[in-house]
Amino acid sequence: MVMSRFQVLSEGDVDQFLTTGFVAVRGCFSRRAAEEFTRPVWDRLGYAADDPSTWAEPVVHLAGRRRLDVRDFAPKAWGAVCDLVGGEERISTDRPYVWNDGFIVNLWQGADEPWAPATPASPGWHKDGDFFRHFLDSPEQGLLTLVLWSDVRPRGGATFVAADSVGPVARFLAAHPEGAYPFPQPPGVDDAPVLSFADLAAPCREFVEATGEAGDVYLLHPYILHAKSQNVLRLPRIITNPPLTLAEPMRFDRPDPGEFSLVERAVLRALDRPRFEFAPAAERQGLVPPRVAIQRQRLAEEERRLAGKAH
Ligand SMILES: O=C(O)CCC(=O)C(=O)O
Ligand SMILES: [Fe+2]
Repeated sequence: MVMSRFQVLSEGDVDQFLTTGFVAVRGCFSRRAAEEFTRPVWDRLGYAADDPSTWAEPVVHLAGRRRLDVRDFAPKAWGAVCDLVGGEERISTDRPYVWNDGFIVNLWQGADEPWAPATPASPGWHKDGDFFRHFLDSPEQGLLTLVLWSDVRPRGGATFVAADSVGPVARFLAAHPEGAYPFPQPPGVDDAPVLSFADLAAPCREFVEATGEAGDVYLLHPYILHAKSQNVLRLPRIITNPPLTLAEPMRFDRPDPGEFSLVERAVLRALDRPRFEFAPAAERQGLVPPRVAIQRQRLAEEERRLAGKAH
């Protein structure tokens, strides 16, 4: 019998990740642990959990304050993450993979409109990583994680996932060694393209709602296009989307093909190549996304509110 190279993922999970770009790892932590970690959320929002009339904004992205060590808190998720990126040693030690309470709370996004299933024209498709210039091998967003801190029901604000989006994104980035920006830059900065998520989503046909129970974790290929969805149920949906930083850029030309991570294999599969030599044709570049200023302001407001409550 061949020993599996993987700690947590089954052969079926591996196939699913290579074909659809994601895998759901169920039951990574208890409902009780989820409740404990999310308990401060209502005070942080300044809303009453039992009074929807106080829920002023449909969706809120809270800043991260408390951190969790994933290996201790959710060992199964940690093992699956290591399986996907090719081992713990491929994860950055400067920027370790941690989870925090930067909750994305979807309370009633689009609830006044009838439910619309995902299509290529749905609003908000994007690839995560608004803080760097994107290359095929970018280490800054090595994996996309969706941690479900509440139950997430169909039509209840689940993240939409374009399960066939690794292909178009891989082909675009392979054709653009100069990289691409995740949002428009001031004129004259550079002539590198801006990622057009609408164009990248246009050929996609396979859409999934990332539903599940508190304690489930979706691990997605970093190229996967995804979007917020409507929460027509108006049941609070709480997730986080921690990034994972790789220790080194991905490699698609490893001398030993057994050394390719599953994330790298998914890219090669999308490019229909057994190996691929890639070198960025411009410097890697960090960017300050517009959301940072918004989140700083929100954190200051939240601190004022929590300080007021303590008196
Ligand atoms: O809220 C969601 O379902 C998705 C959020 C998301 O993708 C993001 O903030 O990058
Ligand atoms: Fe995202």
